[in-house]
Parts: sequence; C-alpha cells; structure tokens
Amino acid sequence: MTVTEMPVTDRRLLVTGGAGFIGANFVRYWRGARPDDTVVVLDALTYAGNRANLDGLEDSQCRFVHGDINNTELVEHLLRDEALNTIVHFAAESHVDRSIEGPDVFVEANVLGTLSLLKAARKVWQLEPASTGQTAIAHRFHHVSTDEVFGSLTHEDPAFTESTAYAPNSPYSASKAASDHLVRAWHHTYGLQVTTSNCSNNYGPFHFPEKLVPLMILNVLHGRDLPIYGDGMNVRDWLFVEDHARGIERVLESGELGETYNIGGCNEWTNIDIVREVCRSVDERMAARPELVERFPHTPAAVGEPSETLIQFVTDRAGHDFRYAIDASKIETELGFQPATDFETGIKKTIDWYLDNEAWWQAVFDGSYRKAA
Ligand code: NAD
Ligand code: TDX
Repeated sequence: MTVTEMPVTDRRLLVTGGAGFIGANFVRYWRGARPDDTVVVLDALTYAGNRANLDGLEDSQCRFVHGDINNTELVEHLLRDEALNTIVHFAAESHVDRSIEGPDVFVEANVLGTLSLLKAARKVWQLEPASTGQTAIAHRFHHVSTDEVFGSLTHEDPAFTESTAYAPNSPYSASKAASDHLVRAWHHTYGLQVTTSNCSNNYGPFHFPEKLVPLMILNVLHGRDLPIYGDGMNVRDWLFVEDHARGIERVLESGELGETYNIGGCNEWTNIDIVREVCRSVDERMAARPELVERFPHTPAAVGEPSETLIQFVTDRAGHDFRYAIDASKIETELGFQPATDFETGIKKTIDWYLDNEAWWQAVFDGSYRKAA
C-alpha cells in the first residue's frame, strides 16, 4: 500500500510502559524538552512498573493511566477522548531470564499487547478501508524494539545493521521480533504511519535491579555476591538511557515512515569488564566519601577490600547470546543522531543516582511501591 505521510504537528503522546525503566526516562526527557506536549502514560504496573518513576512529572499536561495494553477498548478510548496522535510503545516484558522461566507472559504482553495497540490505532486513526469514506487522522506509531532480535554475533562478525536478518534466540527476543513484524505489516497492509527503533543495552537511573548494571551496583553496596553467567566474556553494547530517549525523539521528528533505525552506544564491553568497572567506581566513591561506608557497612570497602572479591562465576544463562553490537551509522547519517553521554560519565551518573536514591530501591526491594500504586 502506498502511504502518504501525514505529519503530526501538535504532538499528543500515548506512552505505553511509561512507568518502566526506559519509558519513564523517556517521559522525563520529553517533559523537559517539550513541556507543552500532552503525554498520557499507560502502564499495567507489572513487577517492573513503578509509579514512583514518574514522581514530579505528572501535571495537567502529563497524566498516568493504570491499564493494560491488551485492553483494546481502553486504548481506543484514550486515543479518541484525548485526541492522542502519537504512540511511543515501550510496554513489554523485558527480562531475558524471566522469559526462559516463563515465556507465556512475554507472548501476551509483547506480541498480543502490540497487536492490541495496532488494532486500536488503526481504528481510531481511521485507517479502515477506503469504502468507509473516513479520512485518516495524522498520526505516528513508534515501536521500541531491541538489538536482540538480530540474534548473536561472534567476535569477528560485523555489527548489526537494519538489514541484518532476524534470528531471535530467547523467548524474549522472539516475542520482540514477532511484535516488530506485526508493526511492519500494519504499515504495509493498512498504511499505519510507523517507525521502529532497535536499541542496544541501556543503563541509567530507574533501572530495575534484576538487570546486570543495577544488580551489581546494589550487590556491591550490600556486600552480596556478584553472579557472572558463564565465563563473563559475553559482549553487550551499552547506551545511557537518556540517549535512547534522544534517539527516539530524532526518529519521531525526522524518521522515514516504515523505516527501522538502530540506536547504539558504539560501546562494547564484556560482562566481566562492566562488573569490574562498577566495582572500581563504587570503591572510588567509598574512598572519597567516608559517610558512604557508614551507610553501607557490608560493602567490601568498609573492611578495606576491593569489591571485585565478590565476583562469582555461576551457571550460564540457557542459550546465552554471545555478543550484540549495533552499527548506528544510519541514524547518524540520516538523522544526525549521536549519543551525548560517554560511558565513563554515564556509569558515574548511574552509580551516583543509586547512592542518592536509596528510598527508591528500598521500596522496590520491600514491594512497598506496589502497595502504594
Ligand atoms: P521495563 O521492564 O523496565 O518496563 C516495562 C514497562 O512496561 C513496565 O512499566 C511494565 O509495567 C509495563 N508493562 C508490561 N506489560 C504491560 C502491559 N501488558 N500493559 C501495559 N504496560 C505493561 O522495561 P524497559 O527496560 O524499560 O524496556 C522498555 C522497552 O524497551 C521494551 O519494549 C524493551 O523490549 C525495549 N528495550 C529495552 C532495552 C534495555 O536495555 N532495557 C534495550 C532495547 C530495547
Ligand atoms: O546476574 C547477571 N549476571 C550476568 O552475567 C545478569 C542479570 C546478567 N548477566 C549477563 C547476561 C547478559 O550477557 O549480563 C548481560 C546483560 O544481562 P541483562 O542485564 O539481563 O540484559 P540482556 O539480557 O543483555 O538484555 C537487555 O538488553 C536488551 C534488556 O534486559 C533487554 O530488555 C534489552 O532488549
């Protein structure tokens, strides 16, 4: 189908999964950069969703709706009643280890949830058959995906480009790949104005402490083992989360409809090196700020030990992808996007955020943020 571009001028956003790690950082960034835009966050508040991630952001222009993307009627109602013209779709089950333990919810949230959104968007934005006589409403559906859909690289392989064949290996990445294909099909078949971004591993504030970087920071602070899967030589490409938000902004502003854009940090690290870096960085802070040792008496620095002594090599993740790497030249050359935060700065900001926001992660650990939601 030929798709005529209908540019969105006055942006009114539905941000799905906006109470999760990247979604909340995106809303935070967007509210700062474009305070006049309307933002409605739709989030089911699963174990990973946290209303506190949006603290200080909600006002007359930005509101939170507790609900499931699989509730198509609710999505239609929000799009229609609030005249929303842009969906930025983050909502998903996102943790690979959980997908290995229980894949069903990944298909429900990531595949069926995306289908539900696509159906609602097509209906409310009036992309029903021409015979209905309706004129389509200007809109954009931006789908947030991952580099994991491309599978695993060896050391020698070139980085993933947008034309790398899909080869998902985990239930998580398979569900994300399926959602990417649905989004593509809604563009080609029904003319939905879509863009997709496939991003590498993010790190930064509000990251749920089941994922590598926050888990290691908090385990160091508590003097707990640092579990490294396998030999720790698996490679990931790390991007500061605010740069992901900026990359999506560029795609929303200037991305070509139906196109996909890789977003990455050009910043490959083995897991063991990332963990050593976290250990070094925390130890540096402990040395510079004695009050931290009083707050965290179980951290190795409290007894003059390096945090690296906590490293434990444990059983590998099933089907563990060896290496991800993003070739981000398309978004750089076509949309002029480059990450703004280098890794050294980003990891320091992240560690400082966890040190300064103990109430946030204590509430995550004791579940009180869920009781309050
Ligand atoms: P997250 O797990 O921190 O947050 C996911 C959010 O989605 C949570 O707030 C959760 O409550 C919500 N959610 C889940 N199912 C829902 C449903 N059915 N209806 C409504 N809300 C629902 O995940 P994240 O790390 O912020 O990832 C966000 C998106 O970015 C995901 O689509 C993920 O695949 C993608 N992504 C993540 C990374 C990364 O490094 N974390 C990298 C690339 C792409
Ligand atoms: O305890 C751990 N020990 C360990 O060695 C954990 C939690 C992870 N790891 C390894 C597995 C990975 O090689 O660290 C690497 C990173 O693991 P995760 O933080 O679980 O991220 P990953 O599996 O790479 O997936 C992440 O990036 C892509 C996000 O969770 C996905 O949502 C995103 O799509």
